[in-house]
Amino acid sequence: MLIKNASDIRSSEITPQNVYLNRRKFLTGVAVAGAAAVAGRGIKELMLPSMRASAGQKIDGIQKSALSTTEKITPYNDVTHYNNYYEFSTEKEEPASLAKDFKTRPWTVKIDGAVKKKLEFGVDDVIKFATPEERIYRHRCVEGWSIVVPWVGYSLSELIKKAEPLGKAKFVEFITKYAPNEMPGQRREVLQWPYVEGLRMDEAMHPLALLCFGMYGEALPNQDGAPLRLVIPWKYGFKSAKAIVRIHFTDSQPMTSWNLANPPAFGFYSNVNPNVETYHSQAYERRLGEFRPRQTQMFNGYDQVAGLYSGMDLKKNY
Ligand SMILES: Nc1nc2c(c(=O)[nH]1)N[C@H]1C(S)=C(S)[C@@H](COP(=O)(O)O)O[C@H]1N2
Ligand SMILES: [Mo]
Repeated sequence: MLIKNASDIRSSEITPQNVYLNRRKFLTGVAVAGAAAVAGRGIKELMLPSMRASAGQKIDGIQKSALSTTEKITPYNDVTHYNNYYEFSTEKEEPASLAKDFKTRPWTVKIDGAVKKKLEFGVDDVIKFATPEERIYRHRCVEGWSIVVPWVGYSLSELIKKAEPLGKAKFVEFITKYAPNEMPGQRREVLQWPYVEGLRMDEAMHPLALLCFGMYGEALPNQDGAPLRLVIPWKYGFKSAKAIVRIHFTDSQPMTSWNLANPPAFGFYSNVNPNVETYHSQAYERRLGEFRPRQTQMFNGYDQVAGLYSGMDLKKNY
């Protein structure tokens, strides 16, 4: 049994998120403005514009979703300071600071390929196409850590329908931002840039597949994929591409950045499967903020997608 020292417990684990966030803003404000300025002033006045942007803008009109889990939500500070985002860094602690000045506006999203209507939208229009929902999903990285996050977005199918995909559209490719001047990780060839991911059409149309632009009631922080990302909760985290700029429909299975980097480790499907070893065992996982490992669940516990794969050998098609 592991017992934490008081000094090991992060403040985010023992403080409600709103209180924690305000205290974080407060502390940053103090550091910048000087403690003497605190007396008699509101916390908001001490915040610089860039801090307000990084804390995320509140999203209005969010509806709760029946697809949410009731499990304990992972602290905001863990979700925003332990990120895989290779465009910025291969070190998980670094995207939080390296992505701070990443420009997420103006931002255009293109939809093309095997569709009746080729479309191009500003991201703020995309965000308004459907009612924003809070979806509390489990999310698991192939490296063995997992999180539970109140994501904000709507089903990807809502956007796909607008383009009216043709019958020959069997797969959909997600192409993300290429901007090596803003994304220092892209100056190194750790992956093929831009980062590309893909789904089969029926996977993309499944109601659980989330087009995501927020979390914890606010706009996505840059390190978590602003302004637009996917969250595919039954698959390993790398299928959930961040910073999407183009959605391209094809008749054949697209190549993906991770598959190109290491085909035996990262298959196209990459459903969470405790019975397949990738580059290490997937039998157990650790939730950020917890110590005891948990047993990994098939489809990350999202059994409602099992029908998409009936007849497929998911040990081969990993
Ligand atoms: N564009 C882009 N998207 C990405 C990645 C990346 O490096 N670049 N990493 C993936 C991986 S490996 C994981 S586990 C998740 C992590 O999402 P999170 O930082 O919000 O937890 O993002 C995925 N999406
Ligand atoms: Mo990952």
